[in-house]
Amino acid sequence: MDQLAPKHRLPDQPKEFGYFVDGLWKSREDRFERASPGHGVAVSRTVRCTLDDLNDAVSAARRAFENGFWADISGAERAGVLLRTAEIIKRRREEVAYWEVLENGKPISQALGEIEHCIACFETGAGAARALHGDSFNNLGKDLFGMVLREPIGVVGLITPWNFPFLILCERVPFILASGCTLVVKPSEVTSVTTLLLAEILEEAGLPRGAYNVVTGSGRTIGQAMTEHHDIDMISFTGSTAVGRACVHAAADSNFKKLGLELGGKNPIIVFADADLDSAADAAAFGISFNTGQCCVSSSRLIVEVKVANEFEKLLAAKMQKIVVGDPLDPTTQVGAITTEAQNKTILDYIEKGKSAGAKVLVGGAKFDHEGGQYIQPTLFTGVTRDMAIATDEIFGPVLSSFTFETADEAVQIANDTVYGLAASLWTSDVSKALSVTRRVRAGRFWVNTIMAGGPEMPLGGFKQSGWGREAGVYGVEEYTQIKSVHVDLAKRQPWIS
Ligand code: TXE
Repeated sequence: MDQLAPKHRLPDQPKEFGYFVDGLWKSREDRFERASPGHGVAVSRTVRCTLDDLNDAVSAARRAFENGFWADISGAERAGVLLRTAEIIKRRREEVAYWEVLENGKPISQALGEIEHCIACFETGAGAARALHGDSFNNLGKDLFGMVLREPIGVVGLITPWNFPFLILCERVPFILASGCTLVVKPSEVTSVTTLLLAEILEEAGLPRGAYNVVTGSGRTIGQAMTEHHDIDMISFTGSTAVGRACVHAAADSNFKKLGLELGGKNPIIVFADADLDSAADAAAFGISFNTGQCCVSSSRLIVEVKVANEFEKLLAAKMQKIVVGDPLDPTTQVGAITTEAQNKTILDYIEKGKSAGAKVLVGGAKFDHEGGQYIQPTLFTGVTRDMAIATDEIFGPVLSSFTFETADEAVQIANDTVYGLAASLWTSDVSKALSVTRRVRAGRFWVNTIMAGGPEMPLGGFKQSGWGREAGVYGVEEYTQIKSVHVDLAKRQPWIS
């Protein structure tokens, strides 16, 4: 820790944060205290909001939507606010990254990289605000003209998880705002600070009061009440498949609000023998270790052509051995801490299940304690069969299970042998094979000879039980609109009653 700049040291005492409703900061005594998962030291204290606070926030968002100060201004004016937001995030990037590290445990270098992506999200959202448009039908006959208007859906409730507190927020907020909607956000109770910082940033950028509200609190009370709320028009939820299912029930039992759901994944990385094996191994090591594998698009199933499987696994194990795991505040760290105690236990339990089911650990397979934090070595299992829990379940940790295949058909079959369909990566030097496999694997995001690449222009979301809808880019903005068909009679009406 001695080599770190003062700004990268741990705070002397936990910092207190309020919550943000109708352009005002508010407070309550009842609070969550968050300890840094990398150090076990208390870093933040955020408010445990009540259902009344949620209702105030929804009313504020409704007023801000209805008064038209946001929904009725031009796309160009909305773009101006989003571009100013991008500039302010640039100015405050170190501070935002620091809080991501303190609450989530991710390495500072990674957090800073994510913030570049967040800036790009606001810039892209600004472009989308200006580009958003409807459609027209000039083919309805001489006298009838049709227009399709895109209108903002209204008040959006955004429920975010703890794995990418600021990045997942920024992959949604600019696009929701670009559409003209207003928001109530509930971040994960363990990583709320950067969602609150965004409130300060948006206010400085000139967002009208009430358009962005943050209610901190637990999922079971505030999150559940949001999904049941009669005055929220749409929920964007990112988290577990179990809670995603609860959102569907709550929407059905309340006002049929629209849902955007980004849920779990068990994503394949398929490696053909003709691939650049060294690059593929590097990508596989990155794909399972990035964000300690607590990432919905982690490539957690390696599917490698049998004739190179041994060679590839050795290459991969050697690379995984070299990954630098440790203090997330150290700029040289590649993999930081596991974010919550519950997640740490889940991952370690899965590692034990893999071992007792007969899979073999090629690298990792254990926790290690460091500076009072919770850490797990990136782990590679071989000899995995498709019925094992480590083969089927989303572990959400740095645990990779290896399978082999003989033909492309078999690779596709293994890749699709999951209830999820979020993402996939494919490595081959044969372009026909690449495109043919890409077209047959059921996943919402695909990477050919790369992994986790892309910008906020590209939509993201899943097939099957990985969710509903798409976020980001123009597709993302459209999710937060609804379509109105307008019919205009250009001639005098032919009387029905003579
Ligand atoms: O998620 P939860 P948890 C997966 C991953 C992980 C597992 C459990 O497999 O191991 O989920 O993580 C709020 N109504 N992912 O328990 O509970 C909660 O407060 C409404 C994948 O942390 O789904 C938080 O803000 N909201 C994933 C958010 O939901 C509720 C990211 C996510 O928490 C709620 C995270 C309820 N009844 C976990 N209960 C991804 N797709 O990236 C909780 N919440």
